[in-house]
Amino acid sequence: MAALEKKGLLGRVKAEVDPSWEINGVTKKLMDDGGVAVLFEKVKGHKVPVLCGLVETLERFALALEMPSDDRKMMEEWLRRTEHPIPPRLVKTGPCKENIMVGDKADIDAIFPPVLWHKADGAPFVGTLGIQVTKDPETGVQNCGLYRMMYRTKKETGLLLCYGQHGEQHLQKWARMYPGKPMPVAVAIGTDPVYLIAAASKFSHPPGEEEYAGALRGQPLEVVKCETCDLKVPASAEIVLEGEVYPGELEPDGPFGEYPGYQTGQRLANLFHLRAVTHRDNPIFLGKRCGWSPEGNLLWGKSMECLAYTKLRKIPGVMDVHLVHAACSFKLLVSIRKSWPGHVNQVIHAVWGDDELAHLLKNVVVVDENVDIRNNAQVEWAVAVHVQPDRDILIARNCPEIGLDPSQPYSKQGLTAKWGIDATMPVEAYRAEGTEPPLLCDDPDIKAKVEAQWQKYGLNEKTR
Ligand SMILES: Cc1cc2nc3c(=O)[nH]c(=O)nc-3n(C[C@H](O)[C@H](O)[C@H](O)COP(=O)(O)O)c2cc1C
Ligand SMILES: [Mn+2]
Repeated sequence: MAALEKKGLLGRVKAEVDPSWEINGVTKKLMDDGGVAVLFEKVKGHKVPVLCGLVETLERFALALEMPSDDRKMMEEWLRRTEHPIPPRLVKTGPCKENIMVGDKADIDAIFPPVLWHKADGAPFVGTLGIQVTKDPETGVQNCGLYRMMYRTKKETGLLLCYGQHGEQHLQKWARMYPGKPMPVAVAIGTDPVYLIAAASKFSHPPGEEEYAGALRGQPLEVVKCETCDLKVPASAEIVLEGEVYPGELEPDGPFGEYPGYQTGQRLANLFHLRAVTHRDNPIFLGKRCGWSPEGNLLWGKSMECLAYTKLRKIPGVMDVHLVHAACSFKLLVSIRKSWPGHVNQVIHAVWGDDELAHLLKNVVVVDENVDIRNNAQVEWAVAVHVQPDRDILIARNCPEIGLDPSQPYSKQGLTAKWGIDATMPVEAYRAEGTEPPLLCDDPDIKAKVEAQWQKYGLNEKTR
């Protein structure tokens, strides 16, 4: 907050706001207009303030990570830092232990102003930016993810673990190893944003997200042990919820306004049973309006982009990868130096077949290396002039998806078709008939010559 404030990127709302609609409205307006992060200091009927929009633009995301906000440079810096995970440091205590309420004393109502993030939500959601910590029952490696939590009672929330997510994989393993027993889950709310970003990110394990958070920050993260289980949470968290989840105990969850921009239907989700709350003195609650926004869901989108790049660049010729965040991360752009027959299809199938990419990424557009995939106009051009739909569009049926794609009716969500477009110049087709593809009429050599003697033309310097 201090870093945001210094740059004029934090607004403070001192007027009292109604959590049933005003936080929704103000944050929607700010997100649509590229506005600031905002602290609601006085929430009606509650003493805990609510912070929103912490890292929801590329600028604020970069600020939190102390990285350049240039999209490609950020990806390179992300990959450089995460190559060297830094283990967390276990400390005895920390600010999150200033108040400890175990058993009967633990009460969600005391720390959560009931914010209805979208008008048609089934209930206020406690967990929109709650970091869920679980432990792999086989390997002992901790995982952190961000899984939504719907308020049910002061002792119970929903917990939506979608297929393929590491928390969900832990619960499946736990059910096999400890039938009938509940699995401990801890939820950290309001931490160094690097921990939030790491939790929302898809990383390969081991190590755990704490190590990657440490790598992104360049120093170890301080963690403390929970009161009721042996999970470790960031010492500086504003609020920590400790609880348990029984495998197979499912209840209807939602509707909730999700990142594709629609209210979801109701679906089954696990239940989180609260066992303890610890928090700072005067804690600040952290949350997020989740529906679609022009800058998309950077929190997990940025890491998916970096992960896709890490994986795809193992295929020779892959030059650049960009995820279109405004397209809800449903669309991945790849530029390649096309080097052999079938190269483009290989890249598209590598995305669809990858364990960590398959559930969250959908469509893929591949262009030649001369196209800047961060320039929408250039991508539009490539698709317009290189594609024969019957030759260049691939469709894969019955692919996995996390169950939030509104292009399928409710009963089919979780399974989706995906398209891939080969928008590279069809060099092979020309060569097959003994010709070469047409030349680009950009004439960069002539443009460079003119630029070198620009003075001669007496035109404004700015028109260069
Ligand atoms: C605001 C927000 C809400 C999310 N909600 C959920 C959710 O309810 N369920 C889910 O499975 N993933 C959700 N995700 C995505 C996961 O957090 C993300 O895929 C992350 O990589 C999961 O951690 P894991 O890779 O360790 O499983 C959400 C992400 C964000 C940024
Ligand atoms: Mn993980």
